[in-house]
Amino acid sequence: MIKRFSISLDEKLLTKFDNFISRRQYVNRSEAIRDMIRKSFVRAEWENIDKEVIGVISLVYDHHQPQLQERVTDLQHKYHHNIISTTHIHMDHHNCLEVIIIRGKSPEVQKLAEKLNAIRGVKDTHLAMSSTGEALD
Ligand code: NI
Repeated sequence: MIKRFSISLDEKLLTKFDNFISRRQYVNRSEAIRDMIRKSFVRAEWENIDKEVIGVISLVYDHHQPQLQERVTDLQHKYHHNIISTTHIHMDHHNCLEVIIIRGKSPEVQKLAEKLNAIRGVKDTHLAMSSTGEALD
């Protein structure tokens, strides 16, 4: 069931908001606000260390670097209970992209991302913090 409510906002802030949402391709204010509310719920899930979250870790590395691929794989085996999927893409002659989808408590997920990032030779790491979706209904 959809409920309506009104929001009081300073005119300057509303103008900024409208400009912002049009740049972000939102069709209307309601959709933008719904999205912002959900995003703050996801952030709260990540702040709660007992909550299960989903993380998408991507990393770029040179597979010619000695032992690097082994280290990346060894580390993932330590988290085999948490890792849902790993995709490896051979980007060119040297570079590999690995995308790891992991489920677990936020500190565990962050720990794996940090450990991967700290491996020498890993060129780029990102952690996209997502949600199992249960808290977003
Ligand atoms: Ni590769």
